[in-house]
Amino acid sequence: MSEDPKELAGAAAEYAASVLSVPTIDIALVLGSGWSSGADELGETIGELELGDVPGFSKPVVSGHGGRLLAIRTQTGKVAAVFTGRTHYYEGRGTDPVVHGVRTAAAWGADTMVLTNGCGGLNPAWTPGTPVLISDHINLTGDSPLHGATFVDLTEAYSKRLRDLARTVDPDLPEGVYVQFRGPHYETPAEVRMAGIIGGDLVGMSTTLETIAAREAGLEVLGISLVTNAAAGMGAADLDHSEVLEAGKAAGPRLAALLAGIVNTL
Ligand code: 8IG
Repeated sequence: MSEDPKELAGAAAEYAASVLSVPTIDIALVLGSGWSSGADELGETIGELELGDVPGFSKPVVSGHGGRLLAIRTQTGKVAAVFTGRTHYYEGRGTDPVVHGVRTAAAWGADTMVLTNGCGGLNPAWTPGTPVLISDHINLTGDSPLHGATFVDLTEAYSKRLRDLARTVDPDLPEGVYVQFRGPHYETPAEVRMAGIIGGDLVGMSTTLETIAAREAGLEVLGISLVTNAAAGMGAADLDHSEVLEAGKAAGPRLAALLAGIVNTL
């Protein structure tokens, strides 16, 4: 992306606002692995488009298999933008495409960003299908989405207020520290042990760069991980992507109710 990323996000927001006839949004959600049911109960879909048609988002390799952007009016009359799917850092195109959705949401008027993902869990009590609130992160990509000397405070990157609010909807939600590895390979058991020693509870391949960009843009962030598998070496079996899909399917109704409860309490 040669163009200035904030200008490009402005163009993306303008495009989405005009095509969807939704001049401004209140909240944006990114649905990660296992979260495909996440938009089911949010409210009434008032518009929808293919992300590949929006400035700065890439076209899917197989047509019809790209991410979509939904505009939803919630029961309380707020407007939510839902990004189904994300660009990952491991795709190797740098950080700007990874955080373009976050910057677009900010340019479109959002003040709240809900970032979801599927991940591996270190705590054996978190069986596949357990949603976990992200309390903090460790970014092991060695990269940042910020350009130049931009010193963004990350003391409370994941809003305590929003975590408390999520627990009014689903009181059993645990919380943990999310560690982003570059991927796309999963961790070795030794890397998972390291993640635990340095303070991590969850291992994944997304979210931290998006959170940093969201905080730069002044968005309040709620991060929720779906533990889809025991992290390597923590469970009995080898890691298999089909686990991810199964865990998401089984947890679908809980995730849908959770996100709907949250957006309608904001
Ligand atoms: I879903 O165990 C999912 N994504 N890094 N490790 C990492 N990413 C993941 C994992 C995992 N499970």
